[in-house]
Amino acid sequence: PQVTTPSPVVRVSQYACQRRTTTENQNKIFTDAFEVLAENYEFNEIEGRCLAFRRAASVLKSLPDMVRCLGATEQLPCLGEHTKAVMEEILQSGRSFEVEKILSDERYRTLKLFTSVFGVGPKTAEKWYRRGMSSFSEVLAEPGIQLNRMQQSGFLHYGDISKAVSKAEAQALGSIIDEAVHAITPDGVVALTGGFRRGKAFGHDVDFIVTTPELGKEEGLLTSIIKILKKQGILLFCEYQASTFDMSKLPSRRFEAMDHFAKCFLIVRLEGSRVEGGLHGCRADGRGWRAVRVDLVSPPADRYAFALLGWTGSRQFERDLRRYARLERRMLLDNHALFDKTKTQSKKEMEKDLECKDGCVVTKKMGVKN
Ligand code: TTP
Ligand code: MN
Ligand code: MN
Ligand code: MN
Repeated sequence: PQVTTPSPVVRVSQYACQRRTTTENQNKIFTDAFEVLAENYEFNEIEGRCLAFRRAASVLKSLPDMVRCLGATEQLPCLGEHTKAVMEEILQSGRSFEVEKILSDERYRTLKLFTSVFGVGPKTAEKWYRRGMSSFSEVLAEPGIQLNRMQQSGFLHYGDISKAVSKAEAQALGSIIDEAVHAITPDGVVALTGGFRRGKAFGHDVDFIVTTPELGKEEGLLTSIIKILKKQGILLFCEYQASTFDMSKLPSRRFEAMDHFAKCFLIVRLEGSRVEGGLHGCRADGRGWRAVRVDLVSPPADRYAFALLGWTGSRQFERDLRRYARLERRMLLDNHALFDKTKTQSKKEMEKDLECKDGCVVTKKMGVKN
């Protein structure tokens, strides 16, 4: 009889922060399908199912090889009946009927198109769709529609900012931010974060943390950077949010997705001459620049580690890191701090946590919490 070597049993953790994951995704054929399903649930505000598909995708992304039969998924966490049915269909026919139905669905297509505009979230997209619009030209021609500043810039620079940003472009922006910060304060700190810190080759924007070693000196840093970029004539859009951070109010009871640090959402004009190897994906239209989305966040120096961790992503990694802290370490983690929960938690909350801990039970509540 033929002897086959048994494949080693590698236990895959239910927590993304306990899984080694490279940027090479061997299971794109499944995870792309899951993302469509997740997004559709998101548009329909079915948070639990949306999260379930994102979790399943995250598990598959951590695998060193492609899943070639359903049997190979038996030991994997976070894969439910629905996910497995979708995988089975893709394994058998190369496609999923459910996913294809969504991809050709008028409402999904329209919401997907509208939310691809900077400043347009699911709520606004839904509103426009319900008013009968299904294209940009219809939105822009509709007399009753008031676009806010962010949306106006979103449409104005749509072509550029929907194009991926390359690593070389991220580096060029890094030197622009670096120069600005050091002109303000020689000991300023700039860290590239987000997807590029995780080693991704492309991103939808470029994220930086900027701060000063001296506590309190970071106040006003962002507004000074903005002033410099404006003076250079390269600031195409800027929305600044002042800090609402208050250490004495931590830990907050509710988990918060957004942090309280000063931050700004920018669109920056990047000159081709600054980018080694040229501008990525820029049409040969003779234009020597492109617009790029940039996010800056400015935590006080003693919060730097938590901000860096929180802004590195991915979103799923962050969710699971917090869930891991809460359920396995009995600690509370967010972008501001890490707290020992055993000192602050009520008995009722503790019981709720224990219920969540087993397996990958996704309830609506957990979706909100995580
Ligand atoms: P993103 O820039 O949205 O995502 P990304 O960099 O991982 O991917 P992409 O290449 O598409 O840009 O967010 C980066 C991280 O910052 C993400 O983990 C979420 C986090 N973040 C906060 O913690 N608070 C905030 O207010 C915002 C805007 C982001
Ligand atoms: Mn959007
Ligand atoms: Mn990013
Ligand atoms: Mn960002």
